[in-house]
Amino acid sequence: MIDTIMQRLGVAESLYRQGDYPVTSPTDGAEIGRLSFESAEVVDARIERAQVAFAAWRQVPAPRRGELVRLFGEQLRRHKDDLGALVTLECGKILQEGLGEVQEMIDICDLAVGQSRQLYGLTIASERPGHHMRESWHPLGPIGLVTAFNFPMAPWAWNAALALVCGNSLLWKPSEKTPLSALACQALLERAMAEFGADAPDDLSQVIIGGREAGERLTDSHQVPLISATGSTRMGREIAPRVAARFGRSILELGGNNAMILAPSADLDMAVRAILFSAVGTAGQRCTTLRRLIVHQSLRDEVIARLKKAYAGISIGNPMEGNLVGPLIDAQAFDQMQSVLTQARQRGATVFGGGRQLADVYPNGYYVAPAIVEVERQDDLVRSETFAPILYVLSYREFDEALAMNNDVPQGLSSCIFTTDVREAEAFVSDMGSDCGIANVNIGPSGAEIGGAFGGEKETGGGRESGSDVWKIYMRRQTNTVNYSRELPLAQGIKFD
Ligand code: UN1
Repeated sequence: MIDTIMQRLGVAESLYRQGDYPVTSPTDGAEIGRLSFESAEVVDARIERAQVAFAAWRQVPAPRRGELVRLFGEQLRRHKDDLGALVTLECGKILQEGLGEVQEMIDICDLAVGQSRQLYGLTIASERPGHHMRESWHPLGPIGLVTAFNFPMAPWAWNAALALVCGNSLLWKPSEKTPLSALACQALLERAMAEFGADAPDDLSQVIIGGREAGERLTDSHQVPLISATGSTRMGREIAPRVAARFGRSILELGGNNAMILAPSADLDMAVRAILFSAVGTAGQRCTTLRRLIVHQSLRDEVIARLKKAYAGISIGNPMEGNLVGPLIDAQAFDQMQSVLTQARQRGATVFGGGRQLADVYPNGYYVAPAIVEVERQDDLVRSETFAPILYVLSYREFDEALAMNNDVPQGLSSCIFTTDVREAEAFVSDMGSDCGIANVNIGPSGAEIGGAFGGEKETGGGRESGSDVWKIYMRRQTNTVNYSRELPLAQGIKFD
């Protein structure tokens, strides 16, 4: 199946069937590719070539650059089914979500095409006669992209589509666990470039297959002015100081520990559906996954009973076959989840679910029953992100207490409240409310649209990707003062004769 998909997507077998690094599908552990890691020298050479490509691409008018992204979006539309299936095979999320990930890429391409005609600067009133002031936005340089296994395509596309219309070249280091998705996106972008014509320089976009060494080379390069990285907070802690040490720019999209406040006035049917999608969807492996349910004391028993019933009915299995929950990415993720559940039990928590499933059918696939863990308070386990379907349930009495709990974690990505009380809803999204980058009312914390800025505060890293005015980070801001008079007045009225 993988070969048919890759063939249709235009990826030559030589690109993913050679080398000593095996790529396996989390679905059943079967090998789907073999690659070699690139050496530091190869990465350096790629960075050089990305500089050359940048020098040419920045001269192409922005709306024309948008045309390349439009053509790429067309390729994505044409190959949506194959790309969705590839995402599913390589990272194990169910096909519906694989297709959703491809749709996110199509959506960001549409947004970027429009943006290519709207890279607006400002005109500013000068204090001096005969002077014009303005702010212009110029292309930045080669952009380094580091992406994670759980969304092997979309976060690249959020960055790539905007960075391209902004006049930059791309260097993409995908997760070692999902390099085939990257090769497929690259192949489709190359097709779009061929259709676009000679204005698109060679090496406008390159994929770096590698591990830590390759990542460090990219991160440390003075020739890469912006590094956009998605991954764990642990990874961010390593990347951030390295980029800062050379005064580079970074966009960091790191861990989340997303909560839902479930208030007494909430529409419970809606809330239970939202909890289900956001807590067990993608087998709990979204950075926006619902990890903490902060439920009003009066609803606690009813909600837990309804959730247990719903959890018991979830179909867990092959992500290609219409199930709701697929496998975890690998054995390590499974061990991590089990270790956290064991610790929770030792601390007196009540654990429902969480065990391995289908081990007899898939000895090398790590399927689990999503877990519900009832806890009394937010200890260090609850306050850290475990990348697995574990939903902690906490309860509250007063709204302020719930809000404090929502914010009392090191991460600050997403959050939500289910309530029909307009005071609570507005307070939650107010300056005194949720401290997260995303704060929703009556929808879950995951599944954001690309039109908004995506990212979060605190240990989530502070970066923003996708819509709103995020394009500006891929450009350099320049303030221009132009004197069209025959005098030379100084600012602040300084006399210097
Ligand atoms: C991620 O898990 O890294 O909001 C990204 C969401 C998706 C993106 C998740 N649009 O859940």
